[in-house]
Amino acid sequence: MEKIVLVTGATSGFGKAIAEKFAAGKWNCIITGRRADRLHAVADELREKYQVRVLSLVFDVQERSEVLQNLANLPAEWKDVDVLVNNAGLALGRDNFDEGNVADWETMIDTNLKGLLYVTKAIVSNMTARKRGHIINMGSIAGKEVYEKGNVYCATKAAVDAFSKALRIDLLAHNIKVTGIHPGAAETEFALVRFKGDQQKAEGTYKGFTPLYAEDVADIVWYCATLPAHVCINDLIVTCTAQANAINFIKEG
Ligand code: NDP
Ligand code: 8X3
Repeated sequence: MEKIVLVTGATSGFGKAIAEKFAAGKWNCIITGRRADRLHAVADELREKYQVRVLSLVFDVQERSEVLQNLANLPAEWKDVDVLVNNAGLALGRDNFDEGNVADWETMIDTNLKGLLYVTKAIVSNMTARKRGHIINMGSIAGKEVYEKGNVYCATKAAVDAFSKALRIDLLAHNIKVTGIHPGAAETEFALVRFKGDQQKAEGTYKGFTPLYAEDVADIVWYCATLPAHVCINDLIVTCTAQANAINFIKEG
């Protein structure tokens, strides 16, 4: 039977790698993101390389009306989403709280938490009606432990962690799996976004150690999503071997 995965934030990093992993496994993919050119290029590549169906939907998860417009009434051949990967998210800035930028806080909260809630709400009713489905939320090690100058980003990811646990309880009666995945440092566009295009700072984030790569996280998501129906990974923390927790790294140089 054909399967459908919906991956938010598939224009780069984890989301792009996750979509590719599922497409390689012959799943049809709904992919989302704000950067239309990139999103459509990913869709074309997946169709050509893996001969799967791909629906690319350009919208901002912060905008509730856009989320509803795009996801609440999916075409019949796309509405039975088997796995939702709530991946879209970002950090903005790395400042002490008192020096933080309020607009950045709003963007992180609106994207990482509210956007994830809007997307989940739009998709979950079909899952509850079918009594099947799997929701995989991308948290972070930053949601499990806090670090200096992580304040609001850490808070949004702690909220994702709490929400994932709560959602698992509420969806228990509907036979829906909920998994929280919490990676440590991974080299994607994450740091470039966090440091607002400062290439030097972004590269410095991963200097002196081998970080996780997007493909590592995609492999883990795929593993979680393809376990037998009676098995659910509830919560998973993954770091590179050079990282012990949110703050302790072993670095060269
Ligand atoms: P990237 O910056 O490479 O990818 C982020 C993705 O999120 C992009 O596709 C971006 O698409 C999308 N996105 C961001 N804001 C919005 C929005 N408002 N609406 C729709 N899509 C949005 O970073 P990663 O792949 O690393 O990050 C993916 C997730 O993993 C995030 O939730 C991040 O917090 C989390 N994470 C990252 C870690 C890391 O070290 N890299 C570690 C732990 C967790 P577009 O800009 O086109 O909209
Ligand atoms: C991204 C990982 O450690 O930069 O969530 O917060 S970290």
